[in-house]
Amino acid sequence: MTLTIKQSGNIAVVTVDNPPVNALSQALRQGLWSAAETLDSDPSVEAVVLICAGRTFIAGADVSEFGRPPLPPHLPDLVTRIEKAAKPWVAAVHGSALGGGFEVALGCRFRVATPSASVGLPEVRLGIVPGAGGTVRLPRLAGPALAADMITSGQPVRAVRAQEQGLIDAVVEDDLETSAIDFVRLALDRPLPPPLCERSVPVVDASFWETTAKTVAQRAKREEAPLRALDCVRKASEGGFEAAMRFERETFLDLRASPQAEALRHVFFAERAAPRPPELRATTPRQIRSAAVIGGGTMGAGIVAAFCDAELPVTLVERDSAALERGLSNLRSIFEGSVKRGKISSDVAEKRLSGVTATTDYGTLADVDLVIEAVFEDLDVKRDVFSRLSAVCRPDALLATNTSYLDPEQIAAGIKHPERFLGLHFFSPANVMKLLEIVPTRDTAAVTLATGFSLARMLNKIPVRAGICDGFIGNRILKVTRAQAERLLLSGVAPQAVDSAMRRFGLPMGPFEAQDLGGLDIAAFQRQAARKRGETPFAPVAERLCGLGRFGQKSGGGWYDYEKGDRTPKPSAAVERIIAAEAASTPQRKWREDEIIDCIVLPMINEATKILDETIAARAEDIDLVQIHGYGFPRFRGGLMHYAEKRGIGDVVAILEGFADEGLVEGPCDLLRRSVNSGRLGSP
Ligand code: 3H9
Repeated sequence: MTLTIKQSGNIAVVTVDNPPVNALSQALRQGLWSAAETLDSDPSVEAVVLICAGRTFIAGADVSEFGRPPLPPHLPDLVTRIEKAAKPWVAAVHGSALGGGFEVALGCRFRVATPSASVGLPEVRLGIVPGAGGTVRLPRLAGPALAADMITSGQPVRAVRAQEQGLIDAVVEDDLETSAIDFVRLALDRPLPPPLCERSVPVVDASFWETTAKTVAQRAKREEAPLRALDCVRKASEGGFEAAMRFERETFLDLRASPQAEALRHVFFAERAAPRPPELRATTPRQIRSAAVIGGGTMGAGIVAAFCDAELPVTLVERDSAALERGLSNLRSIFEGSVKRGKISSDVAEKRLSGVTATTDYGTLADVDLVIEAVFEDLDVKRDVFSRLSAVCRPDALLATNTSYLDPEQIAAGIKHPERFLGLHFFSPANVMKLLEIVPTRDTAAVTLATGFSLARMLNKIPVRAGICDGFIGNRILKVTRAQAERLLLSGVAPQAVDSAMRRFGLPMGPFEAQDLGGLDIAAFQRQAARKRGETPFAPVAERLCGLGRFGQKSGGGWYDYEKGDRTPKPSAAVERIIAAEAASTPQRKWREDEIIDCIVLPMINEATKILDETIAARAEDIDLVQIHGYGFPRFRGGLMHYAEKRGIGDVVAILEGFADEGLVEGPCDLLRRSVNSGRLGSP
């Protein structure tokens, strides 16, 4: 960390350089404190510009210090020190002023920013509330409604909008440092505005807080921090500055030590580590400037849309003009959906669509950097695609399959230059879901793999390396989830009881509701393929439902009944009869909700541990990311493996053994048993 002070006439410029993101480590806090002391006592200085080197302004408190006791100077004291400095400070923001970084900027008398900068208080995403006066000063600057919205959602605001909302004083196009100096020189000619600690908050009536609390609770699901943040904003709006500061600090310290904050920090660091696995750090990826997707079905069109969103030129290839028209229509529906949901304007949608080339001619792919195959899940069909691709593409063009359960090595057999082949497993809808499983074959070169990871970053995805097995990481665990859900049905639990238990655990929907939404036919097709391989998949009730054409919402019924035009699941008498018939020889028992959850989640942990043991996943954190970003596992639980460790591996093993004695689950695997003493599945 370096902190330099230089002078431009009567203005001092304090430059912070604490890579990678200028986080407020103890050393930086100390440095800023000393700078405030020095500059206060320097009569030649009339104002101070605070600016940062590198990619961003201060991106927040140093999250890696959160597990340790806080050391002085504490951030709230530092912000107050800057606010009370004898000379006005101006924050010159580029990149992001987030969390403690924005709080420091709020302690400054003025804020100027580049057009691409953003400001925000994302602390709730880490399970905490802002802890250095953010909940107290922001309502004084922006009013309680905007402050409540920003703080409870954690969403940053871009500079131009932030200026309109009064969060920053000026957006500057020219050199930031010079512009900030010019800005503050002019400001010195006028009476200074009072610091935020001396301002009051516009009064809102009680009904605002009640309505907002309902909205926040709904959005937060079971996360604690957003509602506690709202309490802080209310306290800041209704009480005095000092009392609100004390309330915020107590809430911050309380939440910082909470299991949810620990879990969310774990996810924060896992997500940041994911794009740069240690084994690939020395490998330079290839540049991807153009891509093609073969197949315009739901998945293929979604992948094309993901490229459009990343503003990468992409070609959609289909086998004939009718299929191409269907693919383009799928693509148009995706963008229409984004416009309808207010995600993008229709102009942006048009612009993104215009970046797509549509063709039936493989010859046009001679110069693309990457081709992703997303055709029907049939080995012969896929192999035919790759033999055509390997004939026309450059020898260094990356070739990828999006298969979800075929063996990529069999798909790649016989292609030219197999070192440039890999699996890129997207999740549906591919333009929305963050997870990308990256599956190398034994021939995949390191540079190909590294390019897969860098592509994920370009597409704003979370990449996880997966080894080859049936279902890779995610779908292999999903198979266990579904089988366990059916076992519960046979032992006396209704589908709606399973779904509601899993929702209460924190999943967005239960396993049966999810199957009805996605369609039961895909899994049926996979079971058929598994049987051909000599396996005996367990899905007795699902098989019977498929036999009756009950494929889920799209066919008017699946695990539940649906009325026309209504997606609300209704318990189905037909399904109850099938379950009763299938359960005839299974012992029935009474189930508590926590047992229902355990009977699904603990076998998932067991399977995930086998996946780790077989090195299908390289790290426990990778499995956490797969679960969170591909399957809706609650983020506040830190993912499946983090949950297992916090729950206690001994506890997991003992409960699994109990269920195994009843014939409800497989017994705990070796690695799980071996991990009881250390209590750890992840890296120490
Ligand atoms: C807070 O401020 C609490 C206060 O209210 C109260 C305190 C009393 N700390 O994301 P990237 C590391 S809570 C430590 O890939 P980008 C990250 O791990 C905080 N480390 O970069 C990675 O390390 P490595 C509120 C951090 O350019 C490297 O920086 N603030 C922190 O794609 C690069 O990260 C936030 O929540 C941190 N705060 O995106 C902001 N932040 O290279 C969190 C990052 O070893 N940060 N690292 O793998 C971000 O959103 C993004 O990092 C940012 C840059 C947008 C800034």
